[in-house]
Amino acid sequence: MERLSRTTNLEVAAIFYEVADLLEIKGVRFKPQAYRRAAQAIETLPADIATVAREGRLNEIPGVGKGIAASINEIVETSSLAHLTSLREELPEGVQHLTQLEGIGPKKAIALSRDFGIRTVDDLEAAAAAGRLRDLPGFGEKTEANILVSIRVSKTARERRLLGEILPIARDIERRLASLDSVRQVSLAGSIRRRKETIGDVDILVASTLPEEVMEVFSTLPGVSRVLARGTTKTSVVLSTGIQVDLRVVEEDHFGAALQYFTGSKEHNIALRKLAIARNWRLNEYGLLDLASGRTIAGEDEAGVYRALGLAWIEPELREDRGEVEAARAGTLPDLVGYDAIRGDLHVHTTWSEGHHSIEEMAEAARALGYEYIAICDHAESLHIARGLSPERLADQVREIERINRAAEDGFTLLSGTECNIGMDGTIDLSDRTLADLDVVVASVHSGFKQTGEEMTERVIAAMQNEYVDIIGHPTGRILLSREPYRIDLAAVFDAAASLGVSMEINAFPGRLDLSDVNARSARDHGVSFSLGSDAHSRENLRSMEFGVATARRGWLSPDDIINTRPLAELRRSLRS
Ligand code: DGT
Ligand code: CA
Ligand code: CA
Ligand code: ZN
Repeated sequence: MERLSRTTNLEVAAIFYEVADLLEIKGVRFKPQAYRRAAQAIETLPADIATVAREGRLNEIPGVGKGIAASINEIVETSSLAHLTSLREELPEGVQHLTQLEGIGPKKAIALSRDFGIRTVDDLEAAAAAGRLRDLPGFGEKTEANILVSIRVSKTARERRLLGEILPIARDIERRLASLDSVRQVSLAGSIRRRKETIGDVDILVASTLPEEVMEVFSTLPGVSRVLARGTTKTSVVLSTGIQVDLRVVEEDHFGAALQYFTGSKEHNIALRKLAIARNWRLNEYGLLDLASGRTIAGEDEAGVYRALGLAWIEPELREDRGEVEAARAGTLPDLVGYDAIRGDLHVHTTWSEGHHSIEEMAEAARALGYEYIAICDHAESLHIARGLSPERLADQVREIERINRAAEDGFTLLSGTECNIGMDGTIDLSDRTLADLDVVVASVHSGFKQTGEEMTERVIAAMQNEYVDIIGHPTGRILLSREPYRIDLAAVFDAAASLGVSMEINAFPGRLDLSDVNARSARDHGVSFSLGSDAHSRENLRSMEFGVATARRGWLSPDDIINTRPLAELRRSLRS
């Protein structure tokens, strides 16, 4: 399975956070802060830590001295840290699990483990739920309630996975099942079919004449580490990556109803069931049944279920009960952007900054994907750690791009661009003169995430007032399952973007998907246009565009809303200056 290079940054940061916690538990001073500072820097680093380590440039990361650099090298090479292993052995059992919860400091964790035998998050949850924590010294009713909340939050973070990580795995299983002779139909279902940004578990549906054979193949697939439950209609397994996969096998004549039911969402299904009930019908995974006559109205194909209920077929990405059922009834569903509608990628990095492949290599890979153009948007100078380009290097790059374009014979076009930084006060780290020479200017926030909402809002609006800025990159700064969005008044930003003609990016990097589906939809309602960019740091990353399109579809976007569905000449007209 392909691995996403950026997870390494999070892994390294996680190890340092734990070292910091354990050192603090031991009463060591100063060092914990040093590890935390380093962890923070690595977590928010736009460059891949393994690459930085390989290039011997760790000392350029703020907060990384010799000792921590050595630890990073050790982690990158061995995926572990001996120092952490020995710290874990030294301390009372379970303390490190407890301190991972928001609101449980080291002192509380030690007391819980040593004095009360609470060693796991599950122990703690049980104690809190039973109201037994509030009487412990240092705790109270309020702490107890807070602990329950943070347990819920941390469980969500641990148990959900990125769509971009899971979809290739799910497709592989789907292909293997499809190759069986007895399998008539197979489809992904659940949140993965809806292309939700994170996935709880994978759901797969099969129509087969030989359920036993399908279950046997499924439960012995390579990568299956545990079979949780095995039957002829449902089997659940856990893969060695920790993700659960549920397979349901049904008969062909109610595959459509089952697909509709198991695709969900639960809220969407409830809305549909209400429509059925109003007609004295019953809708479940077997079909749509007329209760008066006992006749089955639909069930073999999914569209038939929707049709019988007086609805147009609804794309899975829309099935969240966010108005899609009403729109399907009124015939006002959006003309959703297709997965093949993107003509070029407007956010691509190369070896000129922190990417892994050259301009030519990225162009070659983009051609293979059928693109007509890509914008090379390496970081600008003030992002030292990503080896940002000085104005002089950027000018060299522009000339290099012109040279490659002149040599190209197939009409594929490289656009020159930048991903420049929005400074604390909204200034851009490149001069107008430099910006004027570029085709595409993406401006992003990469620092100062702790500003107030007002400051951040003003900052981003100020950046958009620079007439050369075309696109705001990853507009909320969130990292899925890891970092919350920064505080910002998105409605104000969207209004300004719409009136200034600046596009909002949907950054398709699997850990970002920023804007999110819901924010994208709100931006569209404010009249904003969008740019989809993979933020690729390697040729392989270009394929992440699919997740950006999924997010756009979940945000109800049409091709017209997205500037890079347009042919090159038209795209140029949609860019500013
Ligand atoms: P996930 O796995 O958390 O990412 O989200 P889903 O939507 O895949 O949820 P999951 O795996 O629990 O169930 C798959 C689908 O099956 C769900 O979207 C709708 C359907 N379903 C499951 N349980 C129920 C239920 O209790 N009521 C209804 N109406 N539908 C259900
Ligand atoms: Ca699921
Ligand atoms: Ca499931
Ligand atoms: Zn960026």
